[in-house]
Amino acid sequence: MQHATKPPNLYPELFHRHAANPILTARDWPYPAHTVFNAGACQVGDETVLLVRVEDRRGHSHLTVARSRDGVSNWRIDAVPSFAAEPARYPEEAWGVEDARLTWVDDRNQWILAYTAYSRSGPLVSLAATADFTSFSRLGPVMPPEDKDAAVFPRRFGNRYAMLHRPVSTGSFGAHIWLSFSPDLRHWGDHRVLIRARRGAWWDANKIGLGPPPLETAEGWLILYHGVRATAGGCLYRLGLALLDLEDPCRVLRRSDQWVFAPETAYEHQGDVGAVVFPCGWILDEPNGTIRLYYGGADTCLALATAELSDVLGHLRTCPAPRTRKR
Ligand code: BMA
Repeated sequence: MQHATKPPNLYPELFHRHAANPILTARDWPYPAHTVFNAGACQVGDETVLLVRVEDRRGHSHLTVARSRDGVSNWRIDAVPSFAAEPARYPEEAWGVEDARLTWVDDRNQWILAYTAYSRSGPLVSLAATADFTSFSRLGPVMPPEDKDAAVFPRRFGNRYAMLHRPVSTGSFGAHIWLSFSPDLRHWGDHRVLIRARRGAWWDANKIGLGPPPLETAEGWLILYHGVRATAGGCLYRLGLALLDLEDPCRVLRRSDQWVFAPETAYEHQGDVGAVVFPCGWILDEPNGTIRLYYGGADTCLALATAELSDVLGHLRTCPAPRTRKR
C-alpha cells in the first residue's frame, strides 16, 4: 500500500518535539561559543531559566543562564559565562564544568546544582547553590571520579538528603545509577545501586545515567534516564523511564523495558557527537500537567519536547516492576 504521507509509528509517542527546534544554538550566543547543549532547567516566577552548557574552542565547558517568558523563544542570555570553572581555587574544575541538574531544595531555600567537574583524574560530581542564578556558592566535590549524571532530590528522607549519580567501575561491571544519602549535602554515604544497566542486546545495556532531576508525582518519583548502546556505527543515546517510591526512593516501582525517546531528527544526529539526545532539565507546568523537557541534540544544540504527565504515568503503569522481570 502506498502512503501519501509518512505512515504512523505504531509505538506510543509520549514526548513530542517542539516545532521551533532547535530552540538555542551557538549562533544565538552573545559571545563566542562552539556549541550549546545539555541545559539544567527550572521555572522562576513567570520565567523559564536554563543553565546551558557552553563549550568553547578549547573543548572546555562552562554554564550560562538563558531566560525566557514562554520557555521557547526570545531568550535573554547572560553576556558572560554565569558559572565558569575556577581551577585555581577548585582544581577539580581543571577542564571545565558540564551538565548541571537543578533542584529547588525547600529547607535551604536555594537551588542546588549538581554538575560534572572535569578534573585531571576524570569527571566527578560537584554541588553548588544559588538563590538567584547570579551568585553561586560551591559546596565542593562530593563524589570522586569517574562519576557524573547527578541530581539531588528536592526534599529530605528522614533527616537525610538524597542524590542520584552514576559512578563508573573499571572492567566489565557496567555503569549504573546509584543512590546516596547525606546529612548536610557535603558528606555522602549509604551508597547503593538503584537502577542497573541491563546487559546484552538491550537498548540500555552496560551504561546508563540519570537525565533530569527526579520529579515528584502522586504515583512516585519520576525518573528519566539515558541508555547508551555501543554499536559498530558509534554510540546511541536513548531515553527510558522509571518510577521510585515516594517515601522510600530505594524502591524502584516500575521501569520501562522500551526506550521512550531516541534520536530521529537532523539536529539530534548531526553535530559534534551524532545520535545523542541528552536531557538535564524538565519543568512540570501546573495546572495543565505538561512536562517541558529540555535536551541537548548531538552535543551541539538545545531542543525542547513536551509530554503530558498523565500519559507518562499511564505508560509506566503498564511497565513491569523490575524484580519480577528476568534480565
Ligand atoms: C556523556 C556526557 C554528556 C554528553 C554525552 C554524549 O558522557 O558527557 O555531556 O552529552 O556523553 O557525548
